[in-house]
Amino acid sequence: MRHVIVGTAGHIDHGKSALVRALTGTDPDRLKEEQLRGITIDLGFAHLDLGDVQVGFVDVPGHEKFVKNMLAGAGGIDFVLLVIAADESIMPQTREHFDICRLLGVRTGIVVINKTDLVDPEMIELVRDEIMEATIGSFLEGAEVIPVSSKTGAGMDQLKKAIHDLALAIQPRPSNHMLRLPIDRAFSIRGFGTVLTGTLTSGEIKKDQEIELIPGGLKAKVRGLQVHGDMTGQAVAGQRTAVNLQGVDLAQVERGMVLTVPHVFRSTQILDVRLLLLPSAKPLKNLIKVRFHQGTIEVLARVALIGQDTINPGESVYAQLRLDAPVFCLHGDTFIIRQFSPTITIGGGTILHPNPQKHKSTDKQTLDALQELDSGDLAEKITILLATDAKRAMDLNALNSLLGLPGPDIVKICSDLAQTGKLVMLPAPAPILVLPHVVESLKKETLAQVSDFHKENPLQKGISKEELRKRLYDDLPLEVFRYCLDGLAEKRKLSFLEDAVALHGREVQLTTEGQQVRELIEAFFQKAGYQAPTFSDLQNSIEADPEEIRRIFFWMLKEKILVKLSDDLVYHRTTLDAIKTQIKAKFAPGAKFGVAEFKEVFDFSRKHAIPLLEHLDREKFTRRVGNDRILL
Ligand SMILES: Nc1nc2c(ncn2[C@@H]2O[C@H](COP(=O)(O)OP(=O)(O)OP(=O)(O)O)[C@@H](O)[C@H]2O)c(=O)[nH]1
Ligand SMILES: [Mg+2]
Repeated sequence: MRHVIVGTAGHIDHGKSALVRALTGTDPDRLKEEQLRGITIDLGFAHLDLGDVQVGFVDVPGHEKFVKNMLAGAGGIDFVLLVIAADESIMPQTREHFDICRLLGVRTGIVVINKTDLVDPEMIELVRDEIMEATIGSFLEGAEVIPVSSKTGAGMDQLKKAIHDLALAIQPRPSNHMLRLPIDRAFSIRGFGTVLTGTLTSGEIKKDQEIELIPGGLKAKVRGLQVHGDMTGQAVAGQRTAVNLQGVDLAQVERGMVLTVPHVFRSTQILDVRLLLLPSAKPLKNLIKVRFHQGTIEVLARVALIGQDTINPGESVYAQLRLDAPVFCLHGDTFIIRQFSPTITIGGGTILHPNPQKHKSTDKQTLDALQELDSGDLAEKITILLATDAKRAMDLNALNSLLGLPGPDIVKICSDLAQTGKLVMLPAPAPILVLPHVVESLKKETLAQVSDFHKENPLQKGISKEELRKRLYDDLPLEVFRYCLDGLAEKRKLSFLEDAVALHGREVQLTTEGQQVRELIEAFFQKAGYQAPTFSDLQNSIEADPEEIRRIFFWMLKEKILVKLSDDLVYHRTTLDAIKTQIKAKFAPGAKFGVAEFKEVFDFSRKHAIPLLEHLDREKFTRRVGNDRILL
């Protein structure tokens, strides 16, 4: 079974709604006001069962005031029925709707000459000629042109057959893509709650599944689904779908929101695009306010040009759109822009980057990146999306939140890129993606940073890992930091000394002067032996800059050349070693001795003896049992 969505298009009163009614038996003008005034104001819907093809019709208003509503419908169609009244032929909104379909990338359609009952056959041929001329070079060049009368029913069978054949000829929408349902109507049914309707433009939706509405991020559960008025457990791409949501108020939802899977996508207010200004439009100046239409949403936006200050009619450029309100778009989506006032369609194009950085108007480099996003293959596009990301690394989900590809597809393409060395893919719940040249420059910066640290801090072993991470990797995932560090250690460029990172093979460097002070301090402590001197003793007995003494004293503590047992009890390491040797000489392993005995052996005061014994306990040289020590 094939599902297609067919949209009408054409000038007011040319019989679009009458045609839909003649085809389906359903009057798409459902509003009272529409029936009273005999015009379509908002989108209307109907469906037709053609055996192996189910057609959902989206009927749009032709009135120039309601093009905005037409746009909300045209976004989701598979093909168009361009309806032209035989007695009027091509009129302004025929052209505007046709332009819109072209700009939105509608791929195919059928031209319907309606109201043939009102004219003679020569007139039909004249209209046909005009159509031929108007469609040259467009997606409708060579399309079937079918004369009908919605009033008498003439030509309806031929039209149905053409719709059927075209529906089967077009590429079906892939159903494995991410769910997207741009909302075109929201209403509430007593006892049922809030219902949203729209054309399921991609993916599928199931009863009871969790969904998210963007913008806004509202999450809810699907309580019920209808397709063409029938309850169903599942709807697929290409179906007009009504979704009943649990626990959602009507006030929380509106046309323009997109119903999608939860926790994947984000809204955006800035878009990089390829924009075509219609030949019929006036030149468009940089930063002029326009109306942006995508899916079913309309938002005010400014067009920021890059490297030029005007777009000329008929010109196609890369530009940035800055929106007044958030929208949900993906790479490859098409959009329309309309003049702020009076509201006429002036252009449209394709979204290249749905969440870019802000560009300066002089930033010509951006143009190259946009060119690749426009015409490169998927691998090149992924490279550009990563290269232009502010953080220089993205996880797979973040990347796919710009592309919206089926999960397995994005995993496969990234794995392939990683295998050929075009991408570094680091294992994580959502694998982290970094470009190889980013890794290389991070490694270079890391070495420079560590080397600078050594220069500034010659007495320290190295920079602490956390400090290094903060300096260079603060905005990057931890996995990237680890990967770069491990890579450098493996290549023997860096060493890890406990929590510090040092250049490989580097010893702590002292200046000649520093070295002299160090020797003086060492000699002083060695001479003092068991009688640990205080820090002020040290300062009074060495001739050197007191600040330098301090610095080197603390460095020696850090390097464990000197060992501090309490605030005024510092020993040289060799003194402590000597104490151990002497104890071992005096007592056998497992022997017990008290504080008094210990004092006697070394002629220590209690002030020295207790901290020393505690130190030996900490070193697991002795163990305290009551008031005694056991030699271990
Ligand atoms: N004689 C004749 N009248 C038609 C035919 N199709 C539509 N009409 C009449 O034309 C008028 C407009 O028809 P609609 O179907 O409302 O036109 P529309 O294109 O939907 O108009 P909008 O939605 O407002 O743009 C109505 O009075 C219809 O009865 C036709 O084939 N022959
Ligand atoms: Mg109508």
